[in-house]
Amino acid sequence: MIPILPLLLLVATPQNVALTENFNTGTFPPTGWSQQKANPASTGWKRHAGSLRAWHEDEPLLVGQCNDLLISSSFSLVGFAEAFGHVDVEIKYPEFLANHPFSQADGETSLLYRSGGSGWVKAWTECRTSPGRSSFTSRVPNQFLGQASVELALLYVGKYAHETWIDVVQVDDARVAPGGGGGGGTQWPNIALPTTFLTAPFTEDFEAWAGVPPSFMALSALKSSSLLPDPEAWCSIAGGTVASSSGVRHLEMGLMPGSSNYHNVRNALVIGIDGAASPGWVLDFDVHDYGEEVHAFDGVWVSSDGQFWIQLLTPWGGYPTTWTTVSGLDLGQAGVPLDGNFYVMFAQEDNYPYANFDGVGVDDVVLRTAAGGGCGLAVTMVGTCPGPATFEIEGARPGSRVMLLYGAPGAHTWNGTPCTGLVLGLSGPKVGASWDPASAVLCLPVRLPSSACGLAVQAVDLDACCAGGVTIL
Ligand SMILES: [Ca+2]
Ligand SMILES: [Ca+2]
Ligand SMILES: [Ca+2]
Ligand SMILES: [Ca+2]
Repeated sequence: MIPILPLLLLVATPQNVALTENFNTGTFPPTGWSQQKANPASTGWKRHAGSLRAWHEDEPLLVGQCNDLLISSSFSLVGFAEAFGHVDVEIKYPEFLANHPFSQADGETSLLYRSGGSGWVKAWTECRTSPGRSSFTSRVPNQFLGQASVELALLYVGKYAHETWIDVVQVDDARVAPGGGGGGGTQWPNIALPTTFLTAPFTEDFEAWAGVPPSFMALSALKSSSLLPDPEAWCSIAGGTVASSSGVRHLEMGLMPGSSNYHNVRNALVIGIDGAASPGWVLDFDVHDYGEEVHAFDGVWVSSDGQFWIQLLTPWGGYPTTWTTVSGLDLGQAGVPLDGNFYVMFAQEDNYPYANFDGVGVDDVVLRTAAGGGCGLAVTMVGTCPGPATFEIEGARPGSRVMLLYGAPGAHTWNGTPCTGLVLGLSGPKVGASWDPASAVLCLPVRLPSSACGLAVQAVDLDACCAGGVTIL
């Protein structure tokens, strides 16, 4: 029997709401809210009568430059260990956003926070390149946690630019938006969780267990179409199929060796980790990719609760078909607290047998302390390679210098100033861009040539000398 019921019960976690607004009734801006317009000719934010949302039009060219803040009532984040802002956003004419790869104007829609009436910090920016409506969840920057007088603002910038509609603005401690949407993590059903937590730091070479996972590990081997256990899914730490990176055993994930019943299977190893010894952790491991195709489930994921998973390493297809070391994957970029119990998942999905045109091997997993407590920098590519795309870089500390590097997947030790000794998750690093961010999120439009596909990108904080996670193009 599959333990679905206990999983469902776990989802009903208590939720503390600091602010919520749906713009349905009463005055506009709502009571306690205000509007700040740089240009008095701008109509600014108003209620869209047809859909009961906040709305900013693409105002006529004659109006000139708009720079309009819709500012919330003050709310308290005292007692919040984590907080998330959820906003339902619709965008029209995204090609008029300044960060669009083929931008025709200077438009921007962003979500900002401030405390005590000064110093706006950007936490989310509209990066979409096609029109649409969805709910976005972004983390409230840590400096606002515990503050009694916080405000958020929706910023519209543009001169005859895009149109934006906003609804259901909520700040709470839940990772998913009201109604279920949101980018605060992905739920993967029926993934087994370990029952204990291994104290970090640790090294795991899979040799000691004779193929039987210890209580801090859990293996899942599922049929992708049903998400039920599949005897032909192969998720094993017993060894003996092909050579390991060390010793005779490693984590093997694929279809069962020898099977010709080709169908997609979903395999996972979840390790329970007790990270109390440090606020930040970095993961190294050896990986052998046998020819994987890209699946959304593929990669390395982190979760604080075993329900909502944050992806740190994207699909396996970019890796060489030999044992390769992935070094310096900063778990801090997941944005979840790491100084307690949490989970790391190695996940694989594909349709051919392990070590036969598909499959992923993992060996020599090392969890070590992150210098400076982890970087928290994450790079997400929106779009495809080759082609126009946008890099979303999240988790930058306002005021710090950030550099975006690219190179072949691998490892490199920084050997000059200012970050001598910093281990990067790519080799032969080249500088793609650098800037002094005024906000925690950046959108960087890029045109990716086919020669860039398969390369790794990584953001580095030059003041903290720490690196974020590696993203494969
Ligand atoms: Ca509404
Ligand atoms: Ca081994
Ligand atoms: Ca795959
Ligand atoms: Ca395949």
